[in-house]
Amino acid sequence: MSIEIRTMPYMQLEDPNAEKCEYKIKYMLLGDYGVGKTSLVNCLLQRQCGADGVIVDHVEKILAHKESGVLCLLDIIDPSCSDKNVAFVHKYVRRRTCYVLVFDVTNRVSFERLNYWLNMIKENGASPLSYIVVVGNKCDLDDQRSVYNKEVVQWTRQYCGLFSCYSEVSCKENYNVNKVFENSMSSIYENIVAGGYVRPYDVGITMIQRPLPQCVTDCISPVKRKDKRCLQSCIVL
Ligand SMILES: Nc1nc2c(ncn2[C@@H]2O[C@H](COP(=O)(O)OP(=O)(O)OP(=O)(O)O)[C@@H](O)[C@H]2O)c(=O)[nH]1
Ligand SMILES: [Mg+2]
Repeated sequence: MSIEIRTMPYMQLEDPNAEKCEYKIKYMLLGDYGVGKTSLVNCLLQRQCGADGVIVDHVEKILAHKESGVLCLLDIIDPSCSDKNVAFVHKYVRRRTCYVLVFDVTNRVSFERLNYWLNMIKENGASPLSYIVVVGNKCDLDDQRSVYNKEVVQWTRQYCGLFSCYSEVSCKENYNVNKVFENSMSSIYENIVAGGYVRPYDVGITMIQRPLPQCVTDCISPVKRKDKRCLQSCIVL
């Protein structure tokens, strides 16, 4: 499996587990104004509200792969998608591992507009290997529903490719929100391990490089220390 090693600040999160993360996986939320993207992030982070007036919020969350316990750092972009911000949103679309396309099950237009968001990511550099999660939010408002599961499943299969799924959530009732991120992160992690990404960095995946233990650095000559392949093999050791 070929994985590019990049040294980058990964300690932005004030969580001791950040040091133990093995991969950084880049997420981006997209969907019409008011469908509940920020609510989804707030629910995941268990915070009351995001920063006021932020056009593009950028947060991190650590999740563990259930079977292996491997920790991954999710780097999540949550843009505000009102019409005046759309031009700005384009800039952030490139090279994300997972796109979460959110609509509101009580707002049919927001579902139909998923075509627009899907085209935006395709035209702005989404890899065919990017994972697409379609999320129908506000399912607590079942009596006001105007979009039904069957058609969303069909749309997802038809337009989002094999590496995609659909989930219905309610941020208000904290229903299914964590699962959206846990399940997608697990699928992505399993794909990394299976060698499904030839160049993971192109899809926004970074293997996190940790400082080598002193005993290892002592054994490596300064010349070899600069050799990334050498560092990688040391990490494996
Ligand atoms: N009933 C109900 N309301 C929700 C739910 N999720 C979000 N809302 C409400 O929907 C409104 C918009 O939510 P936001 O999270 O701000 O929407 P957004 O997608 O981030 O909107 P932009 O940032 O402007 O693009 C808020 O009033 C939320 O309280 C939900 O699951 N159920
Ligand atoms: Mg928002």
